[in-house]
Amino acid sequence: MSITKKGGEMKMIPQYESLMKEHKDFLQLKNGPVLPSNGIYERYQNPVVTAAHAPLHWRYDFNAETNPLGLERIGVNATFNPGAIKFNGKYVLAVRVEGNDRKSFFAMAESPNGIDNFRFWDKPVVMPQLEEPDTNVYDMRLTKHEDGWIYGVFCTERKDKSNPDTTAAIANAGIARTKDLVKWERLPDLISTSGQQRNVVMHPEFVNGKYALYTRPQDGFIEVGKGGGIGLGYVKDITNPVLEDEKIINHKAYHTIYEMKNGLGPAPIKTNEGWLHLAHGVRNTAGGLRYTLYLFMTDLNDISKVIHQPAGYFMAPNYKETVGDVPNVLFGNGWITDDDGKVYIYYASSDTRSHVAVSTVERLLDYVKNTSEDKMTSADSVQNIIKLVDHNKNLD
Ligand code: M1P
Repeated sequence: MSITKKGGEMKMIPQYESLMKEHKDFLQLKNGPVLPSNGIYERYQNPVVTAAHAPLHWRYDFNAETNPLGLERIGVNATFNPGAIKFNGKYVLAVRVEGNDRKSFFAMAESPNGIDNFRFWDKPVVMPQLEEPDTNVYDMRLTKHEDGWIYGVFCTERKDKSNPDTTAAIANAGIARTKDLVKWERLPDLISTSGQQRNVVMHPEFVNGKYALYTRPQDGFIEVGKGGGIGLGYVKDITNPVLEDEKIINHKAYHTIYEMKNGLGPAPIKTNEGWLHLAHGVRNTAGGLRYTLYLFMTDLNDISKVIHQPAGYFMAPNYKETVGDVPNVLFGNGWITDDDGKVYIYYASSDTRSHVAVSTVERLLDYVKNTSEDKMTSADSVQNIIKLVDHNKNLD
């Protein structure tokens, strides 16, 4: 097959037509809920974005002259930890795409309904670089701020030059803003007193005229050390983002799902009763770290005050989700609320692929308010069940 390009006729690689057809069919696959659900949310049968969703023109040189054997030239390894936003009526994910070279970058994928038919935009995001380039970028949180900008706050990772160990790295929060999700203005990285920062998220409203940022101070690249949980701090001028008054608002705790570390997911959802937060909690096991998702709620007028926090996890990896590049991980840094109260929770499994679960603000509020808090002992957990059994008996 040949097609006419600007410079004349171009002979396509022999596989071109079958590759294009298979990819088109794959992208059009319908998705359906997994039923019955627990009533709190519905998972969906298929992941919404996988490495196979990456456009073929990112991966193949279609020109038979320069690629006579039709080999894939650039491999995509994984598509995970997406930020999310409703934009021009479409459900748009800022996907962390990781190449076979282990470098990740952001690329926007959009769907008309939020549950299937996700397609990447023509090209990945070109993120402007600072004086010291990012070695790797990942896990963008998108916040539509009341100042009129859409902010993308993400992790920027660079080599720790003070440490000769080849694995020694420093993580910090990169900050960029946009109006169209295509052209990004890069601002300086977050300036904080912590050696490392990850999981930094911008709050959508000003607080006393300042930008509010949720943080996760940590001592090492993997270990949070004395960094005790999810923090909150304030920035006067986002073009000179010096973090002030950073305090931990959601602590890690012994014998919980966030015993080892935790981190905020997306920007919180504002409800009449408080701010709903999605976060991940990490505990260590003989099989390695286990990441699950949990919810909590903060006071509408004092965003540093946690007013509800159900015990345990909201979502944990199911059997299929436990498998991937980094097993036993659920990570969620994007959700979209529709005007009718539907909430699309985007999460990734095992650092490999992205999924959706669907709930409503009403169901999430019921869950955070009416699920028992962690009383920290087995005996208390038993009492919770006894109470429910007795309550149900009284109905007879
Ligand atoms: O591999 C699991 C996750 O590990 C990190 O998250 P955290 O800083 O909370 O431990 C991040 O690298 C994240 O991207 C990854 O999914």
